[in-house]
Amino acid sequence: MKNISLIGAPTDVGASVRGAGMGPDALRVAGLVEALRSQKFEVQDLGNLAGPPNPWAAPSGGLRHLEEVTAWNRAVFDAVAAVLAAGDFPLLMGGDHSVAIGSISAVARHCRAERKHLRVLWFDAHTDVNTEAISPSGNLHGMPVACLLGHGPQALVGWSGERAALRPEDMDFIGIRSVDADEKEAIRLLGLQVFDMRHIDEHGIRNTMTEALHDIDEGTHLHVSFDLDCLDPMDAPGVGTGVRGGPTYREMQLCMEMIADTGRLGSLDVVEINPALDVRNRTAELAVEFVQSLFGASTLAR
Ligand code: HAR
Ligand code: MN
Ligand code: MN
Ligand code: MN
Repeated sequence: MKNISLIGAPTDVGASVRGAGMGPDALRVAGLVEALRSQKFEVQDLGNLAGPPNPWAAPSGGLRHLEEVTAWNRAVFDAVAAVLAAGDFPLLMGGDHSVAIGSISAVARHCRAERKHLRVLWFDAHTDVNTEAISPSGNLHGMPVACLLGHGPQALVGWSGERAALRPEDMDFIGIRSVDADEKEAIRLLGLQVFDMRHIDEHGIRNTMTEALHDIDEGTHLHVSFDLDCLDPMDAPGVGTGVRGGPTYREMQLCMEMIADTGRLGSLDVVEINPALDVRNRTAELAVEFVQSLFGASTLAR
């Protein structure tokens, strides 16, 4: 059983709304460390990374806060790489979703060195595959997937050692219901597998997850990038860009349990919790429950 290392990335420099920088502490207050220890894991909280404040400036060249997002991701990349090098499990606590650039780039580099096949499951209401050329907002939390696939600002591309950290076929998106006009074309051109809410409505969450997990074997390193706005905002109100019509609490629990059953989870991002918009820390508490399920907690099995 691997030791789990928690890394806090307390920033909202990639977001459209302030507040996600308080996410790591909300997860701590909700008892993330204690919850994982109760499951008999060795857990160390490495504390919060440092980075620049949010200048709350307008976008320039189609990008908002590129310099600050880059600095935060440098710190994230180094911290995640160090945890992986130590043979431990990195659990990144965001922060807005732009921090997945550093996190997944470090994981991709590690997987290449270890000859593991990296697969990413992206839980989100949004596909986050905008670039500076097509983003309607310039906010970098809408662009991490593009950067990881080798498209986007030079400063944020190629960190894994290859132009693309991932191939489109190595990713699946779950829970999608908000895609910008030009993002739709990008998804089509890249050939991304998107399990949107209509797919989940028609096939059910179980069949959807079976499809998403179909090609996982002993050589797979599974990375979950969990944007809490994937959930229905009725369940998880503490997010900056909530979209109605997401998976329910029960459906998300099944997703987490089915991932745990593969035994291949190797790294995790928990992002976009916004305590400023939450109700009594409910969203962080939900996230703790989902993380417990991802690590194998189950109602009946000991
Ligand atoms: N697609 C929109 C944009 O690019 C909003 C997406 C960002 N929201 C997130 N990331 N929370 O998933 O501005
Ligand atoms: Mn996201
Ligand atoms: Mn989102
Ligand atoms: Mn697939």
